[in-house]
Amino acid sequence: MSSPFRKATSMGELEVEKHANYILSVEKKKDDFESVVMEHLRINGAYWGLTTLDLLGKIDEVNSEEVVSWVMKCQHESGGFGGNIGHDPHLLYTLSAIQVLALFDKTNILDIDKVSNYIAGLQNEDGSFSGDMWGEVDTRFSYIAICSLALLHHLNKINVDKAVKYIVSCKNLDGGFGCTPGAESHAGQIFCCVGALAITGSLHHIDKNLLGWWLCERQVKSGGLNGRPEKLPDVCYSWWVLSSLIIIDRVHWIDKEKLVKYILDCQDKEKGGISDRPDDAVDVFHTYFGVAGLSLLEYPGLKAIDPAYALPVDVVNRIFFGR
Ligand code: GRG
Ligand code: ZN
Repeated sequence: MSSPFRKATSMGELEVEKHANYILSVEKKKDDFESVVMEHLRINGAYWGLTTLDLLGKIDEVNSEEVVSWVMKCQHESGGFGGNIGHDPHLLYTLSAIQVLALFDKTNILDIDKVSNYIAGLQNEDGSFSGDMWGEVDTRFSYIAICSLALLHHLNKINVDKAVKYIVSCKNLDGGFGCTPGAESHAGQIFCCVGALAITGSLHHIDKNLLGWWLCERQVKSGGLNGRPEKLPDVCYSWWVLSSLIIIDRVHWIDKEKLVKYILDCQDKEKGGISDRPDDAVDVFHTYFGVAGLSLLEYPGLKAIDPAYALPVDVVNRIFFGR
């Protein structure tokens, strides 16, 4: 690939140490505003923060035993995981729990049948998935179920053909995908549908040129990406859009150098962390998406991330090839 890093010095650099310290400090400050707001989805925040630390080469600074034992305390008797201890189970938190355990090579401590039965039990007759027992249906949950079961080597517990059919029924004339049939294309949903189709070996359902064109049009003048036409750019789309472009092999259709610069411009160069847009307040979510986006762009010194599983490539290789 043509190097987006030719002008690395004029672009400024990724503040690896500061971002790692920022994430470690958020974990310690349990009473501040961000932590209180995030209380109900702490396990999700743990996945964002820990994956970022791993991509930065800093995961060893975390006490893995403490994290793993806390994750296991978030499991509900149904087999699903809640966002925190004692919270109701949901597919989203179940994926985060599996991903965090995968980062520490600890998925073997799970009762895999129990967890995968919980996930499979949320598949509906039309192949779609509900997020939890209350029933909301969304292609996000199709991705989460498929990604989780693949990581547990238990995709056979669901009807994969029907799951794929439902996702394809959410495809729009512009080549993109929405949250339910007929819903507008949005880059976040596109990541979910493209990721799920990639994991199930069903990418032939995608018109790669049409979707690639819609996705690369998300790049705006500043170099950042937006999630839909006429919207503002946001660092998180460096993940949702870029991962989809990589999976369909059209990443060379955007200006990578300008996107790298946009992400680097969103850093808090003093205190660490990355924000959605330059000069906004940083958070763990956008720090993850900035670092993950730079990893997809092969920024020097970062571990590679897998665009479909959203985990470091070495972790995915360990799961599927035992190395
Ligand atoms: C493991 C990476 C990973 C994900 C798990 C939760 C999930 C699966 C996927 C979420 C996909 C999604 C819908 C992302 C979009 C999130 C987002 C920034 C929504 C904002 O939408 P609007 O309309 O913002 O508020 P815009 O940018 O359109 O103005
Ligand atoms: Zn965002």
